[in-house]
Amino acid sequence: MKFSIVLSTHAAQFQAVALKGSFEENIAKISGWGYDGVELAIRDPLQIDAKALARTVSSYALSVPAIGTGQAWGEDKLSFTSNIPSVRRDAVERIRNHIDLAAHLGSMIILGLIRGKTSEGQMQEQSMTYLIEALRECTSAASARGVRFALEPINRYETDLIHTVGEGLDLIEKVGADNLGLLLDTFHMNIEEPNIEKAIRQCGDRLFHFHVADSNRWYPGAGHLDFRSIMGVLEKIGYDGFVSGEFMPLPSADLSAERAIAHLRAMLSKNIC
Ligand code: LER
Ligand code: MN
Repeated sequence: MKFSIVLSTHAAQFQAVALKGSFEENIAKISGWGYDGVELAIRDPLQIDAKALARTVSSYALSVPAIGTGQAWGEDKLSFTSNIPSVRRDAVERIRNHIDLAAHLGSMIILGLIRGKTSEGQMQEQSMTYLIEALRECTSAASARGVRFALEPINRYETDLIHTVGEGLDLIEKVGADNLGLLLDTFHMNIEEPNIEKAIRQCGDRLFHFHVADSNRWYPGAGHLDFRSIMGVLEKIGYDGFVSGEFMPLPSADLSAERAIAHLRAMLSKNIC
């Protein structure tokens, strides 16, 4: 199993990004704690020096399994489903701008809150139509570059669109693109899925990426989720992607990052005493 952790390239408001601050210092720490990769939360890829970034991460022997794009919603209010056409266009454009960087780093692109929420006065069906259109545009623009997208089911308190694996898989079928899969997050699954292990099995080979936080969105081991069972299912279905830490920086960013990987490693089947 390969482990990564979310790191923002710039300071951002989203609280469940464990590490913020000086980029290279954080990269050095992540590598030192034994992570295999770093998931980068990037607001605007056009502001990033791709070559310098690739040099930094590879000099610490880290890969970049995925690029998070939620800051486009959190900071810039871009949304695939807005009732304002220019906002929808800018959201798709922002994601299309990630494709070169993702191809350069060998990363997939995460589609989380960039889908937005249904605007007041708009039917949810209309939001879904806009969402399908946006996903078709992004996936077709990226397929020739070999870049994949991971759509994240997110809990009901953050969006009204796509909460569960079942809804995510239905949407993927409607979009009809091979380079679209799901990112499952234990925090959201704990709220929305009747059974986390069954949801992971249901996702099967459409599972492209995996986020971990405990029930309280602290690091794994700080709440009541059964990570031995969750890691066991990932191993059983032959998941060969990354398990990526996305949790609150509590009691501190460094302690949460260190404790997360220690707990997850201890939960692997080969480490059962
Ligand atoms: C992002 O990966 C996520 O899990 C969301 O909760 C963002 O709000
Ligand atoms: Mn997540």
